[in-house]
Amino acid sequence: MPESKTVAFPRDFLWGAATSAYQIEGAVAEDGRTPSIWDTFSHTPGRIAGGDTGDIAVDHYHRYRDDVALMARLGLNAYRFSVSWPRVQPTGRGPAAQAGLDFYRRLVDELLAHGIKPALTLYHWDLPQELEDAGGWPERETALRFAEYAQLVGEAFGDRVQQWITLNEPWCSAFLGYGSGVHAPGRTDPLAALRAAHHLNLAHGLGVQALRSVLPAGSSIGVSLNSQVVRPLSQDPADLAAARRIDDLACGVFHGPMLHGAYPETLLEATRSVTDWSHVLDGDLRAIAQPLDALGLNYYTPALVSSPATQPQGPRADGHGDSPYSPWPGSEDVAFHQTPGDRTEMGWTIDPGGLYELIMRYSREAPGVPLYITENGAAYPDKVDDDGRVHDPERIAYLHSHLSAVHRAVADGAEVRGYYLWSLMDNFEWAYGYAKRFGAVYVDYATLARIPKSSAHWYGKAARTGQLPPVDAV
Ligand code: PNW
Repeated sequence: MPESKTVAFPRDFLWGAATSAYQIEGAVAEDGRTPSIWDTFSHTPGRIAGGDTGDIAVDHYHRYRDDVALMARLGLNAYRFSVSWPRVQPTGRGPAAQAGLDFYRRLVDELLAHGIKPALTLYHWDLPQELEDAGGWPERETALRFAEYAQLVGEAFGDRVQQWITLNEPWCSAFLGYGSGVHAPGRTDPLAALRAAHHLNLAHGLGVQALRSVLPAGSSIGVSLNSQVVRPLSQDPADLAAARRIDDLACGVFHGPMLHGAYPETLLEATRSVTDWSHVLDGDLRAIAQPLDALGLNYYTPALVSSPATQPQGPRADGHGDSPYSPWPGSEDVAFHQTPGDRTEMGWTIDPGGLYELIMRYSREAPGVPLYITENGAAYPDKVDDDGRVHDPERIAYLHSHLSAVHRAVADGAEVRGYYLWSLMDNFEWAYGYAKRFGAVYVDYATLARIPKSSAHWYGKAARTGQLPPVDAV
């Protein structure tokens, strides 16, 4: 049975690519931009592999026209990017910086002129350093500042951007930023991490309300969660309990308040040794549980966990690098194991079934809310071949299998309306610096030249035809 016949997507499906400001823009001191926590962090010796920083990144700030033209040539019809908070509101408070807003206006207009639908993420981890100096996400004040920032950006672009995303992967902001410390600001305090999670939730809720007050009817507001797929190593009750605790800390801590207006009871219980949750004030849960027009899911790999009693820690596979500090407050004892199967260069097991499970789960958690895969992709050690091309059959296989999983979920009734490949182009991969390449487009870091990999051509063909080409079609 020819695959290309059966794997056809809905006609209005969004075939996009995703990026984030700090990972691609560079130009960190131009037009009034001030440092974010990622500037500070990347300039702190020992934090980033190779001492890399986002100072230049892939210079998208100056090359955005070419980058948009490239997306259009490939055939993409959607692009997810993030706005750098310190570029448009340098101190994290007060009036907007016009030059910063102008950059995003030019970018959005360029996208629209090429028939590419913009999806704007307000916060992809680059908190203005000034707000971190005032306490950062563990402090309630930061959520109030975020709502103001959301309103400012909403007012500026509500007339031309239809799709809005408040936060990208708040799990990383809270638990890698303040728990394991492998992300900015690099703090390692379990209580601060749980407080940060709540204030990110509050920022989301207040941000949605602020956006609603300024965006035209028909705008779509959502959030992108890296809700993980957590599997127990066995059906032993101790392993099931361990999986429950990690699932609460990965997913429930965000989707509980956002979708159901409450933190899971099991989460409150399992974190009692860290906090009594007295930072959750009256009315917060109501403020957080705003109706959403879309839910973004970012997916890379599942987690496999056990109780330390049934099976001690295997090779660390919990995504927090080699930090001795845990990103799982109150559940530091849970053991993580390597999921069987081939892995990408991140060491992340390739498991498209996990994406299917994730979609089906959120179809149930958020019935009637359209879903978008706002990130999915793979890092491989790509090289330019003698023929001047970059051949990445592994990435094509990864995309094919994951898009097939999306298709299967759609066939089973899930309302998935779009897919954004992570990432449009190679970029600053956070703590890994430029050593990991997630792009469909290769970036030569010596010249900053862009070379579409074979996966970019393959994905472009899928976008143009609305169906998955065979993996050897390029
Ligand atoms: C996501 N983990 O990051 C981000 O949204 C992107 O900016 C990033 O480039 C991409 O995925 C690839 O890493 C993550 O440790 C970083 O579990 C770390 C984890 C998960 C996602």
